[in-house]
Parts: sequence; structure tokens; C-alpha cells
Amino acid sequence: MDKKLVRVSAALIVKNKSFLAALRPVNKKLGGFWELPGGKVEPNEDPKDTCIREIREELNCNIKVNDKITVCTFDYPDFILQMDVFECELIKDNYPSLIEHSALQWVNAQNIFDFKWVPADRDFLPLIKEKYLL
Ligand code: 9L3
Ligand code: MG
Repeated sequence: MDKKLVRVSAALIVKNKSFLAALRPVNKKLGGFWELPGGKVEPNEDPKDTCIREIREELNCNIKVNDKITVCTFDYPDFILQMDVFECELIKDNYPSLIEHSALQWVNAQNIFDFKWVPADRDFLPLIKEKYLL
């Protein structure tokens, strides 16, 4: 049987040559791995709007969504992930809070490869480093 395709949007929230990473809680799938925050695209939802909604839900803050950086696909054992990654910025006076994650961390060119990233996000980190952190 064909695996289910799961569509996800993720936010690269960029600020001063760094971006925001979030640690998935241990009781969740892929717990203990760091990710770009985001989540599943709902039926008929624009993937950019998914980003805005998910960041509100997960980090209680408002972002502006800019260009799509990449689309990545990843073959998990139980589904195929197709994830749109968007360049985003925090709207003035918005600060992310810990709602659904266990920790948040600003990542820069020096520490980007020190984190244990979720498998799907690992692949495009070199591109992010090159384009946004140097
Ligand atoms: N996922 C992978 N990398 C990411 C995000 C936001 C999500 N940067 C994967 C993990 C889950 C699935 O997509 O298996 C759905 O994400 P969520 O709803 O658990 O955040
Ligand atoms: Mg999520």
C-alpha cells in the first residue's frame, strides 16, 4: 500500500544572522530532536497560513512569512513528509514562548551542527547556513 503523504510547513525565523530552533518534547513523536517549528497543513489551507497559525499555536507569537526557501521530502517509516520551508521574521514586539516545545535556541553559523536535528530538517541546513547565517 502507498504511504500517506503528510504536508507540513516549517518556519525559518531569522534574526541577526541566526534562526530559531525548537526542541520537540520527549512525550511527542521525534522527542528530543530539534526542529524548525511548524506543523501539518490543514485541508484547503495555504501553506504560508499554516506557518502563521502553527507559530501562534506553538510559540504564541506573530510572524511575517516571506519567500519559500525550499521544499523537502523525507521518507519516514510510516509516511512521506513533504515540507515547505519559509523564511519568516518576528513581527515587532513579538517574542516566542515555550508552549509546545521543551526549549528554544537561536542558532548561528558556529553552532548549527551541534544540535540533534530531526531527520527531515538535517538535509537543508547547509543551504540555510550559506544563505542566512554567513
Ligand atoms: N516535522 C519535521 N520537521 C519539522 C516539522 C515542523 C515537522 N521542522 C515532522 C514531524 C512530524 C510531522 O512533521 O512527524 C508533523 O509535525 P508536527 O505536527 O508533529 O509538528
Ligand atoms: Mg509542530
